[in-house]
Amino acid sequence: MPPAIFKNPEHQELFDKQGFIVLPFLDSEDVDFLDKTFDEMHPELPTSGGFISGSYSQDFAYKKKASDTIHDTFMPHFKRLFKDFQAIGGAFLFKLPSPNSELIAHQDWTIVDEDKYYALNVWVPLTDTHAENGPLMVLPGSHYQKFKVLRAPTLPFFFTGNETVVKENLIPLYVKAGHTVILNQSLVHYSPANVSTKIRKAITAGVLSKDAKLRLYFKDNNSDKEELEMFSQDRDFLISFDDFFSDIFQRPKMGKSEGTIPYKVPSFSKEEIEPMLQGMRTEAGFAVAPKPKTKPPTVPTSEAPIAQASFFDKLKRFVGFGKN
Ligand SMILES: O=C(O)CCC(=O)C(=O)O
Repeated sequence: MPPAIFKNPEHQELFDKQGFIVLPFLDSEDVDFLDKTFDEMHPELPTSGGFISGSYSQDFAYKKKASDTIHDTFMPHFKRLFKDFQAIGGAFLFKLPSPNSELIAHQDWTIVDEDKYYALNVWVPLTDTHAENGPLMVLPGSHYQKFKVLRAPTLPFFFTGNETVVKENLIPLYVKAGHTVILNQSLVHYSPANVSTKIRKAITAGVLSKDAKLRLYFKDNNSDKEELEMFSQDRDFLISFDDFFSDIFQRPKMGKSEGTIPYKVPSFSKEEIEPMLQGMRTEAGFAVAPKPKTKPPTVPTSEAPIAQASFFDKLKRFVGFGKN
């Protein structure tokens, strides 16, 4: 286990057990300030709806300003909660009310050596979240310390092809504006479409163990070799892609190649993965999910006929944002 990153040992213990923790975070002045900043920085919203992360933008100045503002506003709160940490900035995330605003189940990329260090996703909604406006949902116990897998834009997930079983095992987190869901970046998470009448704004910010160096893995899918190339990266790399949906599939132009490691993503049949996911939940302190009585709605869905496409290929289909 990496050295503790939470100051409070109870927070650390719960986080290590579940892979996430929900805590009060911002005060109401911070929420109002960030909400106003969001409106000023997004004078026009895309008409196509969907889920949008500021990091998809091609405008580096926009991304840097958002990241720095988030960093500065969050820092006093980080200092209250964390020790021996570094903050790497953040981005606005928003879901416009639209049936295509689902965010497919995923794990965030591996960006540190997770055997030695933590990488946290500090997710903070700027509005209360509820069943209709695209709340965050998580698969308790699916984080790296319980199930070790590497993640990269060019790799499938260990559950690819089994998204329905994953969805059946998620729990929704209805969080108040300014509270945070702190996720281990390796935790499986998802958010359904915003079917309310109002935009759902949120923020994601990265917090890492102090000594962690950033990295990004690359799988060359034109090669049969079961290996990954590792690239060390600068702290701003997540907001530095010129053309996000093209660049993330290429051999990284940013960073320095540190060579290759042998690696193959494990894959499982539905029969194998179901008890695995249930085991993750119960070990994390959650009851086995009841079987759904009816089939879950199929629209919009990330599965067939594109089940084998990568997460970002699928996401691209839903995104109407790029130039800010
Ligand atoms: O804002 C959301 O709905 C999802 C956020 C998310 O998946 C992430 O920050 O990785």
